[in-house]
Amino acid sequence: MHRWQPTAEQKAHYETEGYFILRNVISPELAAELRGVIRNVIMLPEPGTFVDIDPRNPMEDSPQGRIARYRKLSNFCVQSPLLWHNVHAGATLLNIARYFLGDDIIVKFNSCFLKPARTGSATPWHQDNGLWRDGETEPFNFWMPLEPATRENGCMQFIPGSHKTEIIEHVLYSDSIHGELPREAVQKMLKKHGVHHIELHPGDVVFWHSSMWHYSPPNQSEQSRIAVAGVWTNLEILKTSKRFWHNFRWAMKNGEVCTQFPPEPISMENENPEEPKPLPRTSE
Ligand SMILES: O=C(O)CCC(=O)C(=O)O
Repeated sequence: MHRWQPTAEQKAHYETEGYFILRNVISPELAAELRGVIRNVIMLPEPGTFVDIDPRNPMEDSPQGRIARYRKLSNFCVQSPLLWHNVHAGATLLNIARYFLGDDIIVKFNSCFLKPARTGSATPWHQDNGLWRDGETEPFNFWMPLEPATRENGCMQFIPGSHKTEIIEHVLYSDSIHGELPREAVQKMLKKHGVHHIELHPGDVVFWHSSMWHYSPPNQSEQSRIAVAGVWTNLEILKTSKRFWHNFRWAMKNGEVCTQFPPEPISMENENPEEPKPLPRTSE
């Protein structure tokens, strides 16, 4: 396969702003098929153990009512061959990851982010490595919408250049859905650097640095917003990790795409793991 190289512009954008966008990485037809896989699961009365359910209750016990409650399917992609082989271990995407990570690539995280029409909640401002708390800055993150992601339905927002900060300790407010960057610090950064709205079509992909400050607002529109996301890493980075890793899977070995399904787990363990302390709680 011809090896992917960023253009000078993409490279400069990644270095200065912390992210870059590639359009039409997969076709709209494939994006529609993948969306169908996810929709099929969230319509099940009991969609399994990997769902992250919006705590708002009670909601109608109907397929639509259930769909309105899901915000994330964690670790779903290692259970769905169509997603796995086309996205996390898809040759096109791995060819891009390979430029940054070399010929041996591991999937560190995989999930589907759902923002149902009208009920989809915000994802608070965070750095991915602020949530991982493993000290890693070099894994490579991506996010691909399977439905249009617009300002109206809660596309991602990035603070350009924020990837150059340290990993900031994340905190929990009384209304936090998960750990987040201190809100005061976010306001300062927004004032200084502004914000980029990452509007994308199905099949476009945004790639970003793990220290990037990012957020997505609630979906108050009539349009659902489903996306698939993941993080790739390699053994050199993993060896520096402060934490145990679990459920990491091989995606590429020696430049060859791994075609095994379910995907092969990594058997190596790190030697000095630390259990991170609970995140500090703070008042507004
Ligand atoms: O899909 C979203 O709105 C949030 C995704 C996100 O924050 C992430 O992939 O790190």
